[in-house]
Amino acid sequence: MTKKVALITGVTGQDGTYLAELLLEKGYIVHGIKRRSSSFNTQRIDHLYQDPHSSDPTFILHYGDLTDSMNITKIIKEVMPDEIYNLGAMSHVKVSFDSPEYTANADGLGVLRILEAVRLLGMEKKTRIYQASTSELYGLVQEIPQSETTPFYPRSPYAVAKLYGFWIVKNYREAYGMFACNGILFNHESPLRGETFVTRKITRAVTRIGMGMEKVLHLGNLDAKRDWGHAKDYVEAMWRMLQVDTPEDFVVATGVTTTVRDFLNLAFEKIGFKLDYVGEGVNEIGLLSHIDYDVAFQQLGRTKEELPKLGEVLLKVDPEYFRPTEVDILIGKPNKAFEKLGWKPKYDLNLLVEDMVTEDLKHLKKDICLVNGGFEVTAHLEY
Ligand code: NDP
Ligand code: GDR
Repeated sequence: MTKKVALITGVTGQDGTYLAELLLEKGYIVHGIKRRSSSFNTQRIDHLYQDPHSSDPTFILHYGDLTDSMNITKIIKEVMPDEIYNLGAMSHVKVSFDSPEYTANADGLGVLRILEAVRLLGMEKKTRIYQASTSELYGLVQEIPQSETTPFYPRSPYAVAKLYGFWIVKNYREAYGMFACNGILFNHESPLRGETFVTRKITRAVTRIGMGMEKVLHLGNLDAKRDWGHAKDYVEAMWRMLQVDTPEDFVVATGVTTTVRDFLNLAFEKIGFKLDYVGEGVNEIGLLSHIDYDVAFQQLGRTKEELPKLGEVLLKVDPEYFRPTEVDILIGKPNKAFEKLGWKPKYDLNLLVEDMVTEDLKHLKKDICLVNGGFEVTAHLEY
């Protein structure tokens, strides 16, 4: 039987990595688009690397960029994919306020470039397309929980660009009968999450504070609520969306929402720490109020004397991390995905946080070995 061929844009990112793993496991030939960078940017997928000189490689990388139509068209023509997963994007909401035009180009027009390439190459009956749409489309709250029928009200250049991507997918589906669909995915995290998103920033900081390598974590809006799932579960939903008979748009979420503050509390709990919060707004601080020394020793291998002292300030609010317009609450209603895709998440928030803290502790212990061996390790906490 001939193997299915998939093309993943954004293969070097969090979701691209998990999706490539999943498709390779399923027997696909996987092509990925990576951007040219002055230094290596393939750390997440290095374990999947195959020598391009070997016979019949099943994982193949191409240089490319969603802002370059000729490049995108050329790759699609070469690869002739059965499935395209468009995961490439400038994906940081706060950064999109700094680079709005670039974001519109990559995240909005980039989607059009893929659809047009498939259409102009006459592949609209062969190639199925998944578009990485987002719960950020809901923005300013119109309805809770948010489903496929909830009106959109984007609140950032990122979300506005993704809104274009959403509608152009729907339009090409209706206009040309293409198999193209939007996964409206709510926040999903993992040990591979980029270090500047709040969950990973928290799990890295908590483990570093626990190990005595950092003193204070600075965060922005602690009251924002997000519906956090695990990326491993969510890439399975992406794949399922392209296996059904009819292309449709789906919400993918857990249906549970949590504040940034509670995510932080859960992460500290994993190393035995508890915080008390005093003050309000930008003056709010988090004080270390309790330590379960058994848990702390088990997780960190540090004794009471080596740990931070009760009453120390471990969290401060920095308005630098506030957004000009914030999305206050996201909570998804994934019933359609449950029913039509047979999809269900395996991870809840507790398992997600546990996975992230455990993996960050592993990285950190490796760094500590290097430091103890006389090597310098530079790992910034805040960018
Ligand atoms: P990441 O930021 O981890 O990965 C983004 C990927 O896109 C990286 O491979 C990046 O390359 C690549 N990329 C960035 N700009 C371009 C460009 N101009 N041309 C080609 N590739 C580019 O994101 P995630 O894996 O978390 O998310 C995947 C997709 O899903 C994104 O589109 C995101 O907007 C969307 N999404 C994510 C959600 C989440 O919670 N994670 C929720 C909903 C939607 P490089 O490694 O070189 O930077
Ligand atoms: P988000 O994720 O904007 O939801 O976009 P992020 O983790 O950046 O922010 C979540 C919430 O946490 C608040 N916050 C902070 N955020 C960051 N990054 N850094 C901080 O220090 C901080 N302090 C508080 C934010 O204000 C926000 O309310 C992610 C991305 O993956 C998008 O690509 C995707 O589309 C959406 O999720 C769904």
